Amino acid sequence: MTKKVYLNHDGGVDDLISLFLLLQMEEVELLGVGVIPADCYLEPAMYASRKIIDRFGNGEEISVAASTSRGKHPFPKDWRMHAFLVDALPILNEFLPIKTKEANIPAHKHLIQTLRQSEEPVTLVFVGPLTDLARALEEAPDIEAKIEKLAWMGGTFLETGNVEEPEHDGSAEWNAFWDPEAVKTVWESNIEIDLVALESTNMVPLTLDVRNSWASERKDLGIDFLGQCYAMVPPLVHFQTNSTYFLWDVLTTATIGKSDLVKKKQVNSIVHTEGKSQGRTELSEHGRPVNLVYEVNRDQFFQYITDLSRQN
Ligand code: AGV
Ligand code: CA
Repeated sequence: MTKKVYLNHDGGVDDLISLFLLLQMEEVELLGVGVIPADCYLEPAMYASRKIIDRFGNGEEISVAASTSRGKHPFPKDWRMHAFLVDALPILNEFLPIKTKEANIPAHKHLIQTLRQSEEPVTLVFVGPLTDLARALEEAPDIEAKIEKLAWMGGTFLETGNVEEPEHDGSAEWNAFWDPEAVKTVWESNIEIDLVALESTNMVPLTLDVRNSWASERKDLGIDFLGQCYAMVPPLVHFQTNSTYFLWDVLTTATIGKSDLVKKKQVNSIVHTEGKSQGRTELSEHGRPVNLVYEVNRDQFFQYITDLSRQN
């Protein structure tokens, strides 16, 4: 049986690789894609998404919608530039013009339309902020019945998150920090949520051994694409910095194709929307239940995404 999936991403290297990997999963039917200008600039992220579908989407017709959502706390510009680099890769520009269509409605409306048109429940994969989902739920509460579950890369219950910004205490994860109100709105729904938080993504940093293993297989087009993309971002070498790259979104996506890569447990949580801890998700017995992904089999994970990427 095929799993119906809708992806909303924010144009980072691991967001675009997530799109690529979803297209490689035989058991997944990708119904649509939304792109939100959070950890990216919109134009190159839209182009790169459409080119990835052209090149690696096996001829499927999937439309890509641009988001009109704006966040409360902008991402650092250096990170947002990554989408320009992916979009410029020769591997994505060999067969222009682009065939994959851009939707003529904004991403949150595209999500509503896709859900309403689907006869079966749809799995939502959100690997950026939740703004478009929150707006969709506010505008069309009926769509909740069409959502199988939400897999979200976001949040953490660790003491230290990954936000290092003035006027913040560092306890939040970036996707939650970009739009804390959106997290609250989604938390108030009854959607089942798998939370791929920093607890598990911290276990999958980009390291040199992984990069080198992709380099050794670069004759394969898909593995070369992985290697080229992950050449753009800083790996973990001597110690972790604020820029160190993890496979945050790719882990989230991998759980859709192979759920036994991770362990989950149910916890109750709230989100902070005001003050110095904005975007912090916190355990609270009165909070809403989420399935927290707290452990990952690292070796199996890297093996899975590498095997999935191979084109021959
Ligand atoms: O917080 C992780 C989220 C993921 O969706 N993003 C990157 C992933 O796409 C923001 C982020 C946190 N630290 C970063 C990020 C870094 N060092 N570089 C780029 N983006
Ligand atoms: Ca992302």
